[in-house]
Amino acid sequence: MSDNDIALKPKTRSKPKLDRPKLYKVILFNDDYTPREFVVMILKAVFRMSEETGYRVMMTAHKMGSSVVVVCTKDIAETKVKEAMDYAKDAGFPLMLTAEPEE
Ligand code: TYC
Repeated sequence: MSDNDIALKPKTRSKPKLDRPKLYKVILFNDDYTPREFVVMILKAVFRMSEETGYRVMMTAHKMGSSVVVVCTKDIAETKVKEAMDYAKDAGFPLMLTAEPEE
């Protein structure tokens, strides 16, 4: 080895891989009292859905018992659940949504 030779270490990854943020599902639950139009209005106002998508998601919850509304970060999911349920509570309806971590 001459003086100019530098022993190079094999390149190893020094940047730790960043974990992707855990995702949360917002779930909409059916009930017997909240009017269909009110549920669609909430989906449009809080989740920025079109009339058609809102109607489809509302009807899925109505028929199946629940429906996934959106998948997003914990922060956004919890904020939107609170916003939607506050609207419903103010209007006197028992509409229920939850934020659940994805497996
Ligand atoms: N089942 C309600 C009715 O018949 C409508 C409804 C749909 C309520 C979806 C909640 O998540 C829901 N008035």
